[in-house]
Amino acid sequence: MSVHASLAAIVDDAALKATAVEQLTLSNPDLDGTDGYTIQAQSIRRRLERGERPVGLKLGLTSRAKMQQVNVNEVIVGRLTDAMQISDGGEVSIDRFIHPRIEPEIAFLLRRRLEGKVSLAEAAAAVEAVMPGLEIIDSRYIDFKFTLPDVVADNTSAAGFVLGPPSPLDRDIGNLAMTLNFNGRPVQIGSSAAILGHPLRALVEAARLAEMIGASLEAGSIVLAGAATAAVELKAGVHVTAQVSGLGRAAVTAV
Ligand code: OOG
Ligand code: MG
Repeated sequence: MSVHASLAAIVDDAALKATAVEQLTLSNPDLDGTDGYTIQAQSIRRRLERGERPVGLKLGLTSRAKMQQVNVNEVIVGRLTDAMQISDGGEVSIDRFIHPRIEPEIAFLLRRRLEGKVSLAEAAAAVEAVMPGLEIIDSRYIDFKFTLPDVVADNTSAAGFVLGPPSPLDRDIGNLAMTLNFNGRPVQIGSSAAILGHPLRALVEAARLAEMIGASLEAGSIVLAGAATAAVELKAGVHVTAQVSGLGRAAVTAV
């Protein structure tokens, strides 16, 4: 097995067993971001070999609140599979996770392929629908601590996501109020403007990063734009909603 393949096995096993592992960069200090994406691709290949299906991409660290929370200052991209999706209003068992956090997102469903350098207008024209979303992130590293190559290798902490009701992109989504609510009470308040100034910029970034990592964003793909606020620890018994003004809400209950 190559070094990348054996490191991919470490993060993949950690996710499967819901057991935290040491940061890969502790024993492999020379890993860089490119290595991180190679390890990520190989860990996703293991999931696909187990029967999971790719459904899209997620951006990470597209807001200052998120960059500051994890102390990594670069936009990153991860891969989504069908096994990560939780139905809107459904339940999720936190036993699947190590130390889950949840965050409010905006998601896009694409009507056409996006790749490489695209303009904001081209990104907008590729959108079939926009949705309020929730993402559950669960770093596979001890204490949720990592460097850029670590978090990229760990598929940008992707663990689960919920998509709320779809709306056509017939409105400006550049400054929508977003709240994360636990049992009906707001625990984070933000705006879609926090996502790279405008969530459609996340789509432009997704197209660029998809090309960089050799992933494709086909028609029918989902893109999570990245959280607008810091993530909050998720515990059993909490009913969570992400409310996005004008778009409605996505909901999940942790059990
Ligand atoms: C990295 C994933 C970041 C987002 O929306 O910014 C992310 C992490 O915080 O563990 O999903
Ligand atoms: Mg996220």
